Amino acid sequence: MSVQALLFSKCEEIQTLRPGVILLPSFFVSAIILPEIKSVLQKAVLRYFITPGGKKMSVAMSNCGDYGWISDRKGYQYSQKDPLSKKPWPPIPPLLYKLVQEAAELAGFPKFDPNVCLINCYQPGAKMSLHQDKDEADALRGDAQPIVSFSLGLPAIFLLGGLKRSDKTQSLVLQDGDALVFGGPARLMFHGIKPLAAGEDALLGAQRINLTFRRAYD
Ligand code: MD3
Ligand code: FE
Repeated sequence: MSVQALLFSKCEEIQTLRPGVILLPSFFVSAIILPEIKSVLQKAVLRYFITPGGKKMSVAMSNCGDYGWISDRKGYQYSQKDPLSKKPWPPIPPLLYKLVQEAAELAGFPKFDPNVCLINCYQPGAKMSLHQDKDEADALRGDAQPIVSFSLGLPAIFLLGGLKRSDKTQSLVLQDGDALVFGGPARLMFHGIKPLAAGEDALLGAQRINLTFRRAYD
């Protein structure tokens, strides 16, 4: 039996939104994976990175895995150490790793082997401007691995553009429990998150957590 089924998920839908963009609504149950996320955040605390332009980001972040995404005045990069603790990031918890592999497999990417999980924590008002994820050396390969995103807590409006910043965007609500897979032609699409609306989630309160699993390097 799959871990997804063991973890009480009721997902039975696979929606292809565009070539390479696959939504698995209610793929996981947040209460089951939250303890693993909290345990990571005890070792690698949430913090607000500073952008190269000198602004504090509105999304609090941390990582687990062999690498973590970080930002400071010098730029964006992947680092094997947490700049706050000066220690390696905690490993991706085993249940989460199995679960994300199953999401990728259902979406048509059977060999997903992420070595980064970026943890994004949104409070009401927090947003992520339109951007591409191309800090991963892997993204530039012809056979790049997908990015898989898990959303927990409050719903958010996700904007999906095209390969050019000026391409028009389509909006999509990401709900608690949703998994979204971006691969192949979608891997370098522009995307962002609108300012989070106020609200209360029964489990997480006034916040949204998003996990993005990636392969940074070989
Ligand atoms: C489309 N995070 O961390 S997840 C990010 O909800 C990021 O926190 C958003 O964008 C969030 O970089 C969106 C969905 C997502 C993640 C990666 C993508 C969409 C993507 C990579 C390529 C195209
Ligand atoms: Fe992104």
